[in-house]
Amino acid sequence: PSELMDEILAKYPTKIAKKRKKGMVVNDPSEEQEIQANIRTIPGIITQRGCTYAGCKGVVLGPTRDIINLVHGPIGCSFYAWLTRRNQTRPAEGEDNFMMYAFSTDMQDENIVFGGEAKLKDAIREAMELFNPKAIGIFSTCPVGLIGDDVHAVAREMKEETGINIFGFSCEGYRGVSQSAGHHIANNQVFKNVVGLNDRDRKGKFQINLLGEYNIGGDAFELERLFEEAGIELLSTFSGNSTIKSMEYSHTADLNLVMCHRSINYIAEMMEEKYGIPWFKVNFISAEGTAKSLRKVAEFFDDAELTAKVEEIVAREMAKVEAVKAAVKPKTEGKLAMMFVGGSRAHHYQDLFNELGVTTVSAGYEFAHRDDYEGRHVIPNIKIDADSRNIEEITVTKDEELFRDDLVAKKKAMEEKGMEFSDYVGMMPEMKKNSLVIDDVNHWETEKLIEFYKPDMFCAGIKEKYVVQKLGVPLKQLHSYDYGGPYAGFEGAINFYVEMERMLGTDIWKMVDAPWKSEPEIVGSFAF
Ligand code: CFM
Ligand code: HCA
Repeated sequence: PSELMDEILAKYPTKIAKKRKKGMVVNDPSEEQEIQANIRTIPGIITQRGCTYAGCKGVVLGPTRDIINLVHGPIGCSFYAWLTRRNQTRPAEGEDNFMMYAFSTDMQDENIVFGGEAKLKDAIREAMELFNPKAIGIFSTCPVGLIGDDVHAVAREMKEETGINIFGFSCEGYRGVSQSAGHHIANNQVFKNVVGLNDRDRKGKFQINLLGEYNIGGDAFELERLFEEAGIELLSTFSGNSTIKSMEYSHTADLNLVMCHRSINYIAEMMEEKYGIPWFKVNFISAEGTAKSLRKVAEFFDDAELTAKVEEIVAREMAKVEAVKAAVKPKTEGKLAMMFVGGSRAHHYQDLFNELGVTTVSAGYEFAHRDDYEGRHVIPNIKIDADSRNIEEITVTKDEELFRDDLVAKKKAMEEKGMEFSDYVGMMPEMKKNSLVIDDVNHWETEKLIEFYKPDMFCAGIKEKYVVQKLGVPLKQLHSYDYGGPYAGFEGAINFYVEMERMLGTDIWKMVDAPWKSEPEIVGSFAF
């Protein structure tokens, strides 16, 4: 892999090669290795990344059904966020569900020149009249910041006028270097404006929140099924299959489970500061991961009945999983995969591939930070640059009335028994020696990777899909799941095994030749 790295870098101008090199690591889990992450993409490079608005509106708030997510901006920003992420929801009878709508102020030239605040207020009044929602979130797109519309002032004024919860997000697309900035902005505003607004009397013995699970392809439904059977009460998910109402009383939970660390670790940390709720990292992608995560929850609550129930579920579900795995594995074993996705799945899905005997030879995130690669212990050493300083870091203090000293004591007791809290080990320590880790991979690098490794499976998103398939390699979308899923939990693992058997079992992509190979539309050469 180091030769491949050199070959990739040789094509870049010297300064760019130097920069890109820092984002590539030939992995050695026995050593502390540093990778460069969360920095600006070099202009001109075809990145996989999206924008801050996408991370805020599309990712974190998008899956919440009973809030009107009003985009202040040109219509294109809404159109391209119109449920393409496949985040599903299941409203109760008569409950609001606005997710199939795309709400936008549809800014025009005139609003850019003379300001768009009046149009935004009118849009809020119109939304009130038509839908009478409980809450409205206002999401700023690039022009909003450029012309200086004050969405927060409008939100305050309209909150007063309408009497409902209205709050704004300064999540302009350019606000950070990727979606990641949008996650942070969303976390801050949800924490400030939603969490803790309402209390709710305790119903169950074991109350948890699930953070960083977005119900793509129905993943959350599968997890809800497991929690419900075990007798664990899921107060709120941030934010798959969620309601604003459930987030308002989420601070009454005893434990926070963090699935996608990148997008939501901020809320977990802030809830611990303010309310004393401990958190730990879980992974419900892969059958083993699901069993391990459920067992850890049971261990935390330390209740004989719960433990017995979890063991019963694990035994029953694993029997089904093992049967399918045994049938599929002979056909998948020994195959090679690579995955370049987001800020958590490039790690999580390696566990699922491991279960099939598929080796991940190269992987990377689009927009993760160093802690997602190297583990949270590096956080104090991460250089804060101007781009990250741009994002508000809110100070949270202890809520004297609601703070749970009992949970702090519980965490301490469990830590003494060896239970890990507030940690994420990261992707690199769990990858094989000599695998190639690349941050913010681009299309040139993707082509070279494929040429070198000849992988049997490439996992990425829609922008990569067709390029990769034209190179003769099947591509599985690990964002939208290509119309499939769920892939979380036990049922999800089974679905994924079957899908991989199907995709790895065909040579179809090797048989189709890109048409321009025999009949090029244009032929030419270029010089630097
Ligand atoms: Fe977390 Fe996500 Fe992901 Fe993410 Fe995303 Fe996503 Fe993703 Mo697409 S929150 S980091 S910003 S797991 S939308 S559900 S699939 S890039 S790996
Ligand atoms: C986003 C959303 C996305 C895009 C997926 C893709 C998703 O980043 O704005 O590139 O195929 O999961 O829908 O990550």
